[in-house]
Amino acid sequence: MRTADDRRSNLFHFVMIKPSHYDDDGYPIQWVRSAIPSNTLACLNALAEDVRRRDVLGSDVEIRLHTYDETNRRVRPDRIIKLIRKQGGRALIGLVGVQSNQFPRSVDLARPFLDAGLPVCIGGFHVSGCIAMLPELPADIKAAQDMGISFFAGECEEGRLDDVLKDAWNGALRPLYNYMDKLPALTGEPPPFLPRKHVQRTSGSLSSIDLGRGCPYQCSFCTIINVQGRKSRFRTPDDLERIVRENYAQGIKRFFITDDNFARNRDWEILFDRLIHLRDTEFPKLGFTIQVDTLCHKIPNFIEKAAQAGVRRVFIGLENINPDNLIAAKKRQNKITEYREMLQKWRDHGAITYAGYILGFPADTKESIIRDIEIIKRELPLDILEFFYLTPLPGSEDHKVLSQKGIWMDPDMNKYDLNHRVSRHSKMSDEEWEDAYRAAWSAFYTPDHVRTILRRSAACKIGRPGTTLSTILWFYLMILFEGVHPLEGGAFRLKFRRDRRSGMKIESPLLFYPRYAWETLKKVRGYLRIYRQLNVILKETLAAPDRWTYSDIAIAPPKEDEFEQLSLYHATAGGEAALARKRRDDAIRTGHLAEIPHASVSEIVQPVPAK
Ligand code: B12
Ligand code: SF4
Repeated sequence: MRTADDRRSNLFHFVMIKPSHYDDDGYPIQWVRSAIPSNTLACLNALAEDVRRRDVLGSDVEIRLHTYDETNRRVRPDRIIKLIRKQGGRALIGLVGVQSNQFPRSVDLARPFLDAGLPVCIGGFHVSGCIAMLPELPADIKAAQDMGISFFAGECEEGRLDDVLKDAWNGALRPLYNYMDKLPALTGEPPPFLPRKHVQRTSGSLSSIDLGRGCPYQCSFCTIINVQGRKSRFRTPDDLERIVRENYAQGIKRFFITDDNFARNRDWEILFDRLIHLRDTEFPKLGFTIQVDTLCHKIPNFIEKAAQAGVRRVFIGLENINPDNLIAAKKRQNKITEYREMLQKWRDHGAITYAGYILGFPADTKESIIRDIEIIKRELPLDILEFFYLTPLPGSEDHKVLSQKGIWMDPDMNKYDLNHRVSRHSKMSDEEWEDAYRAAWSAFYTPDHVRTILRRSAACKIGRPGTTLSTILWFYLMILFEGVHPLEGGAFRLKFRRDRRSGMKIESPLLFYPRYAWETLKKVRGYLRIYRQLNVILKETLAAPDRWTYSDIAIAPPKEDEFEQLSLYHATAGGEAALARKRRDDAIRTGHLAEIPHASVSEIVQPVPAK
């Protein structure tokens, strides 16, 4: 018979922590409710559950799993250490899905565990991206390695987590697990899953899943293709059904599908077909958010099936409307001449559209940025526009090129959240670029334009003006009052005095608490002011006598002469060239090449960039 001591010594704790990162004052960005559960944490948790089920450490070893998402709960290393000491056994502290901006926080979190003699392993995009693209490890990773932290690069499906946990159990964790040379298949791997306690700490009945990894394109600012590859790897419809069933059983009906480009998931159709079947037969309330590219509407039936499968929100990598900028970023697949048709089609199918827009491409100036935003407002039926600084993220080609050339990049990884400027622009001064970033948010989210967005939504039979307004509020309030990017936002900001970034002074309680209370009060007042203002606009929109007949350039069906009329195609030199290319392509397709005016011939003979 096993004694209590035997049981204690045969215990293994795998602690998985998804870290946050620091705000400008050095406090971790945390909320009472964060937006959405972490998919990486769900993936790791499911893989670890599978290790436990298979008794990988031996049938007499009990594996205990502990999951923490620091964006919605305070992580107290001292308490975790105490718990492990109390329960006994060995442990591995895993810092999971660590992005570059989260690396400094991860190292701070690792310190007390290392001091207590507990091994720590960091995985995620910072480590994988640096190993994929740089000739040697950067200084921050080397310094962390010197502290005794171990690293995992690559993905840990196909039994790779087994090796890490076995080594940790045997007290022989290696300094680096490098699996970058082989991308695992996802078929049959345990699908991501998190216990309900995590979902309760987020915005509601929403969870996240990845159905595929990899993207065929080559955008120079992208890290994904260099870490997860350019070949589509995907889960099966059976895996998808299992995820839906397991989650539905705990009340989760809506999912964010985290694939960077679901339109390029080779199996999109059979996955949508399974969802359509599940919605028609058992789960009518299923709803999804997906990320796609700007050519998704060209895939026969893609948008139609997406709508039937319950896709209600779509993130689109629009990035820019100036083709010169898109070509500079190797985002050649984005054709501005397709934007209107694509967005109108999503609108006709009841989806709320979000577009990412990058500021700081070579052709940008503050004036051109503001001009382009005004064109978007007038001519593109977009619900949400979110801005990002062009950022050389470790793992991207841009980062590699700047490092090779020794060009300045901010050494503080904490700032690599796309909401801070971390490099220099060739035309704009640092101040101008920062000013342009702030001005872009203010230019898009004016009360007048919010009214226009709501009017467009209210005029559509399957539009959802109320939901559109809540989404607009979420995005704008985060920027206006919280100083964080909406994608890192949440409800009710938490700050803990003692959790300040290492190297920054712990503030006196007499200073910290009154300031925190005052900031919170000011924010609540600001939130209410904007909420009331925009809610009046919503009510007026819904009551407007011309609600159903409202139309404007953005939502009007495409006209024959729109390519001559719209600023989208004429404000930039690149726009004219894109139009000329479109005319040439159309002419070739319809066999009317000879009818193209001579004026455009010089543009036509420009080489068409290869995909
Ligand atoms: C989903 C997602 C989000 C969601 C996160 C919530 C959610 N539901 O998961 C949202 C929209 C909130 C988000 C926000 C941001 N994101 Co994001 N996001 C992603 C995305 C698309 C998928 C993440 C994912 O689930 N991947 C799948 C998992 C399984 O892969 P993984 O994280 O690499 O984990 C595997 C391995 O690394 C390894 N592993 C990981 N940890 C560990 C630990 C141990 C111990 C071991 C053994 C192994 C291991 O095993 C895992 C399984 O194979 C990625 C791109 C991508 N394709 O991954 C970007 C990505 C991670 N995000 C990125 C960025 C920059 C951000 C933001 C800072 C910027 C922004 N404003 O958008 C914010 C930060 C917010 C935050 N607090 O996290 C970058 C990070 C790049 C970098 N070098 O840092 C990425 C790569 C996209 C990009 N633009 O290049 N994001
Ligand atoms: S389309 Fe998106 S995921 Fe694909 S390479 Fe470009 S930025 Fe990366």
